[in-house]
Amino acid sequence: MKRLLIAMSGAALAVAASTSALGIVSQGAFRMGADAAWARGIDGAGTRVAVLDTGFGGLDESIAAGELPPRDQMETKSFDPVHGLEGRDNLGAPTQHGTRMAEIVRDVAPGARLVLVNYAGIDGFLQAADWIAANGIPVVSHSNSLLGGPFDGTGPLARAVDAAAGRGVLWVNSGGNFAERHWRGVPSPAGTELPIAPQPGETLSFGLGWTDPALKAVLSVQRQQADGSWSEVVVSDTTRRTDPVAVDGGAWRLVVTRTQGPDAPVDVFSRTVGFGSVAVPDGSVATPGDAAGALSVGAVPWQGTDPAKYSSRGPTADGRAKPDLVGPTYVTANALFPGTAGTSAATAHVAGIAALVRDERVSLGQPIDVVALRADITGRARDLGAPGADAGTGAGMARFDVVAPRIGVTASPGRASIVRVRAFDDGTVQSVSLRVNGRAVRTAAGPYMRQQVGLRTGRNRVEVVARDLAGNESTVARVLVRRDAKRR
Ligand SMILES: [Ca+2]
Ligand SMILES: [Ca+2]
Repeated sequence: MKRLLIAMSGAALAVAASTSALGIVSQGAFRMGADAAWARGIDGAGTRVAVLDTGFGGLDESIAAGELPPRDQMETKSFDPVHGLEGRDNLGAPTQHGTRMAEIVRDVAPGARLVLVNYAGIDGFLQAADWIAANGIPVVSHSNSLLGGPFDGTGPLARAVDAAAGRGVLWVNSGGNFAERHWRGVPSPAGTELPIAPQPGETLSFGLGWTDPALKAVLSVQRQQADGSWSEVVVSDTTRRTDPVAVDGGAWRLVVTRTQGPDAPVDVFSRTVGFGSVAVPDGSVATPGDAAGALSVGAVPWQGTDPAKYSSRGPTADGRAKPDLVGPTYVTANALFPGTAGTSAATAHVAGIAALVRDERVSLGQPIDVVALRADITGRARDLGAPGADAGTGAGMARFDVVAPRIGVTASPGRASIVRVRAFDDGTVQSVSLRVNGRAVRTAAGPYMRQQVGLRTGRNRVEVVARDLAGNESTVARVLVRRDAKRR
């Protein structure tokens, strides 16, 4: 059994090394069966995909490395009047996040036309969402969350996403990486303390939200003084967020206080430090991943089927299931930046799949409105089983390929028969398995197997199972008859 597992992980690792004229290609593309689209000439050509982010640092280096097309083959638009397209991250630091996301979209849908759009702040986001819809861009990949609630789909960002969806935009949004950095509870009027243990050099940034309109609450970031007392360093503002605070050591805590209204729950999110044992994974989808109009995405490390521990999950504050899908993460789409992680990477993969599905629907003459596109994408998702404490989301994994491998089997006659198996697939065959008379004989990585098997006199049942990386599986059975040689 151990050998079997090693063989199967070997199959997966073979994908990791895949490169092409387009540079290194994310393992997630193969995990979702994007290669089954490419094999049929479907690459997203004819579809514009907006990669919406706070910043696109490192763009020229990525283009020079062949990981993104030349600038004249992309479009750009900035809603950051201070830093332009380079932008800054949520904490004000230079960032290459948007560039990494664009590389992933291109790996999955190399024919799609990339539109790189960045923004700063809530106003910048609202302008960008309106610009994308006004320009008729059909797919958006947005891998960011803001931490000022509410998180029930009614906040300003969620409403902007819903408006864009209403104008024909398939808005793919990260659910967030907050499962271990979220708290939901009823705060005390005297203040409820949430323990945090930031390291020197970390930056603290928090947000909160609630749904009950009668409620009001504030967050206070506090530092312990030499005499043991606590002093407030920053308090949440009218956007229900705290300004970033740099930590240079010492003991810190977060206090959430209800200042008005009934005993009703609030959601508290942390951008950086976790809440440890008081973290509440349920309800940790931030905004605008909470929008009904968003196709919200959780993260599954690409080799497996279990969501990452950090991957935000629903329900939303108003009780809706989110995320809508999960995508592969912890991938390498640019050899210089191994291990791009989080629901960010998962989201960019799903946006790439959206471009492929749209391309295919165009070629088949099928409707490509946002409702039809969304239904097609979610309908293809790989079932990851029922939601549970660990599996979390219950949402399926996005994929293009829904066709199981075809299997060819030949067997030589005689007591020691040579069985040859070959599986065919437009995507990538992960493994072929052989059973004889109900007994497992072998699982081989990849599409081929040549195996000698002992047959008993009379009828023998040979079964072959082939699996592709997108999770499709097929089985064929053959009956081999061995005649007793002594009777001749
Ligand atoms: Ca690449
Ligand atoms: Ca397949």
